[in-house]
Amino acid sequence: MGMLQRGAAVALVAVAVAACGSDSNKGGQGPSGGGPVITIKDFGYGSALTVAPGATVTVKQEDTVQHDVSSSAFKTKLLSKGESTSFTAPSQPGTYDYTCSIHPRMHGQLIVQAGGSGSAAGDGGMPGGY
Ligand SMILES: [Cu+2]
Repeated sequence: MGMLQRGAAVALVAVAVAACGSDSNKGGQGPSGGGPVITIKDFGYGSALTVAPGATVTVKQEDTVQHDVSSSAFKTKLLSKGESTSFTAPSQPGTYDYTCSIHPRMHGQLIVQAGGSGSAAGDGGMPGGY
């Protein structure tokens, strides 16, 4: 009798976990490529990132509280710990400052530059380098 009840409880938990898990799966494109990545951690974005115009920039969120990437030129949704998303870098070369819309004291910098990492063109790049 006791074992039957325990089995039912385990099954219920499994269903609940599956229902939650499907929610975080809706990212689709996995950040498996070698493209530019911003990793959010400890209320920071890391050092400035140089990317090519129009590059797809992956954002990984590894902090315990929610953050996003927000600027006048690009913006992501709020990300919880372990989530990731991506945005398209501006096509206009320049230096773009961004912040977190929840924590304005967080500052990051995206430098859009022809030939930056994540370039789709691939002309004139240094072989094997950054
Ligand atoms: Cu934040």
